[in-house]
Amino acid sequence: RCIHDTKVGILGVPFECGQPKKGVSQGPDAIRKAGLMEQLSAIHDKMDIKDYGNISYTVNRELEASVPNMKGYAEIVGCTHEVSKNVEKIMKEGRMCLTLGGDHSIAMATVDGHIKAKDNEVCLLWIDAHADCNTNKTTPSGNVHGMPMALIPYELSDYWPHLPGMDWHKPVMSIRNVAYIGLRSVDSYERLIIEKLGITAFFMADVESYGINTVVNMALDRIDPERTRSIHVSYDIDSLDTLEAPSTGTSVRGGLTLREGIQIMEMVHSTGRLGAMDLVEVNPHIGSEGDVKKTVEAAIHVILAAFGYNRRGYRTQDTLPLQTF
Ligand code: Z70
Ligand code: MN
Ligand code: MN
Ligand code: MN
Repeated sequence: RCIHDTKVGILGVPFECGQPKKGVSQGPDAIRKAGLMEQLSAIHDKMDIKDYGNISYTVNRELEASVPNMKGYAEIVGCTHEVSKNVEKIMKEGRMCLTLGGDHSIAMATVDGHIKAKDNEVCLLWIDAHADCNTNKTTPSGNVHGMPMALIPYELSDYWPHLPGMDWHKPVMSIRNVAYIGLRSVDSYERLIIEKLGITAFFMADVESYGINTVVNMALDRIDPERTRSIHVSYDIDSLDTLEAPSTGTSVRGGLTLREGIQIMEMVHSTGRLGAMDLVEVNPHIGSEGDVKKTVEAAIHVILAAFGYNRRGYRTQDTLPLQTF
């Protein structure tokens, strides 16, 4: 079932300036070290995985503190431009792009690169405990990982001041093509934005009442009614419950089970239209050795589901070997 050429490009983004905790920049290498390449390659024999390594970027110090309430602005500008160019390049080489974070601020760039590679025909699933849609005026923290969803859609572009160095970033996606799953820690201005713009949002309470299958189907119905768009999944590991993914900067209890987290990606895989996925906010410096192992393994399970690992196993073309005595 469903064994076909799967071309994937892996991009590491060891970036942590979008939030205050050290260690999230070690996410990509921790996930690689736990055997991501090997496990992806073992899904079936038509897997074609290429690791593009970690990005490097330069920082223009003159941009420092040029926008109020955006901590690490100069680093954000330097990193995101590089990420966008790399995602676009990988996708134009005919690969799905898997970006390993790093904190979630990088997603404004992965989505931008995806949109440029697919000519705007993209929809976005944002899997997260948090809504990440603060502007620099509504943010309670100044942490940019709480802002990417306010930078992506054009409906919010008037709410931003001029962002120096970010001219490459054109918000062209409509909020109508975006859905959240897993929300349970939303600031009051974020709630206002969600309600005012009518963003498709499935909170944990909705997962509870409908079940994850119905939630994913409703989300895809809303953001891609024609079923033609390339799907971008921005997967914050803190969408999962603290019991499943303790090693992340701002864990919130009462989240998705790993089973639900895997189910989301199996369903996205089965559409055949996954274009790019981000897996962000794994912080190997948080928690015990066992916590880190658990979190990294959860991240790998979710990624494997996205690229075709099937919990049912695979049908073979061969007949059963006959027993001979
Ligand atoms: C809060 C803020 C956030 C992740 C925390 C928190 C945002 N809404 N996102 N952890 N992944 O600071 O804007
Ligand atoms: Mn498949
Ligand atoms: Mn989050
Ligand atoms: Mn997030």
